[in-house]
Amino acid sequence: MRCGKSWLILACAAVLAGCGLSGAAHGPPDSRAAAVVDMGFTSFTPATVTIKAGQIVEWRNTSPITHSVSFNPAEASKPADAALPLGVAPFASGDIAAGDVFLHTFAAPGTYHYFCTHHEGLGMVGTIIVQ
Ligand SMILES: [Cu+2]
Repeated sequence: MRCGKSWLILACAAVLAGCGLSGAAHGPPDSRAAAVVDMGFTSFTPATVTIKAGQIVEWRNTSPITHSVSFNPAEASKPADAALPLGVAPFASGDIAAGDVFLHTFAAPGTYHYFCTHHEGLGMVGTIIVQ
């Protein structure tokens, strides 16, 4: 009976790891990050973050599905979902697998709107305000 339970616990742990509940996103945030944004099923939390120029934002995919962070208007279905301060070149994370993180340094002040390329249609959008 005891053996059976141990096996069950190990199996559960393996399933959780397989679902992406392990990885950098589930550890402590990067010490360089001034702000942390969690990626849930179809949302960025908090949706709006305010930092100072030169600071780093860390996105953490704590969900079991793939997300992305795109500040590239060319990838957006709705142009308003991606917006950059004048003179800032578009950028994007590419796919962020479950459990992975993405860090970006914001050098230029202004308001940045971004979205997830996989879930833009579900309203997975966010804003970074750089002072
Ligand atoms: Cu997404």
